[in-house]
Amino acid sequence: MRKPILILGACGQIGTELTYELRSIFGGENIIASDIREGNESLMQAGPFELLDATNYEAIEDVIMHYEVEEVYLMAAMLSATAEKFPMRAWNLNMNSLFNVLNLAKEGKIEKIFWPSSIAVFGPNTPKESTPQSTLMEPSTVYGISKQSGERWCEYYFKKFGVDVRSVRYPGLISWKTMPGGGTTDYAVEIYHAAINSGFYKCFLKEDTKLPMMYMDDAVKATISLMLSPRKNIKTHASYNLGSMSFSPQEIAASIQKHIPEFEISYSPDFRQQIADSWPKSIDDSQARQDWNWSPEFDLKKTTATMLSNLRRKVRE
Ligand code: AKB
Repeated sequence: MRKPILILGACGQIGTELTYELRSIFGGENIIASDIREGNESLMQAGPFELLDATNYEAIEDVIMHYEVEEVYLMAAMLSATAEKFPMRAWNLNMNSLFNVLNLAKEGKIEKIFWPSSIAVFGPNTPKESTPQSTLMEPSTVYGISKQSGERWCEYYFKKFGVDVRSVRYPGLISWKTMPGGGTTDYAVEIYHAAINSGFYKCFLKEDTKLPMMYMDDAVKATISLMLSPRKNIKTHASYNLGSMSFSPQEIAASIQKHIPEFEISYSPDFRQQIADSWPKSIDDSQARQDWNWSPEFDLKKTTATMLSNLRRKVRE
């Protein structure tokens, strides 16, 4: 029988969908969802749920011992836009939660960790197109600095203590089930809701700001397949580049207009423009494709069709 998995930050954008998918694969009772706040009812009722602060080592240790947890997915984090407003809070949450799980693994209390990194590890001096796995990074945001430091610590714990920690650099994630919170790529979810609800969207990025993006099903598939890959296949325990599609606000608007011709967009860039300008436009993910057969299924056309049909159905319900 498989030992339980603990998800820290299970009520967030990725955590929610990851919890649903892991429960459908391994059974509800084997997936312990946890978060600092309560989530939606279906998530809290379909399996064990614990109120848990990811920065509290003892509280996490208690849950791990109680359920005999073997793997932890650490999804709690403060994202790029919010982190610029609360730098110290972001650093404390993003780093202390990571040290907690790395140290629990070092002490032999858990066997495997998933920790998400981000395209935010790259900075203004990084090559923008087809950004390689290993390249000049120099992140210029609070969030990016915490993610790059986290990557270095993951590799250190793997090399020094043999900790099996695995990671991907998520691009902007798009989903109709959950809303993102506090990121720079959030516009790519908000725009679909606006298209359905009001037919108009005021975008906080400039029209030609191209960024790497991914539909949530692909992100969840990547995460689980990385975790299920044999350890010998994992060539980096820092973090894998993960690519799928890249587009700008005007391109996503055009793809929405194919379904809703009267949809309108205007542009009013704010402080998030500078963050977006420091990130890559597209990602070279050949190492992930080679090491654990990564391959995305959703392009912009399929994402738009899926988002609009599901959001329309949700409005009707
Ligand atoms: C953000 O915009 O901060 C995140 C990310 C790219 O990691 N979605």
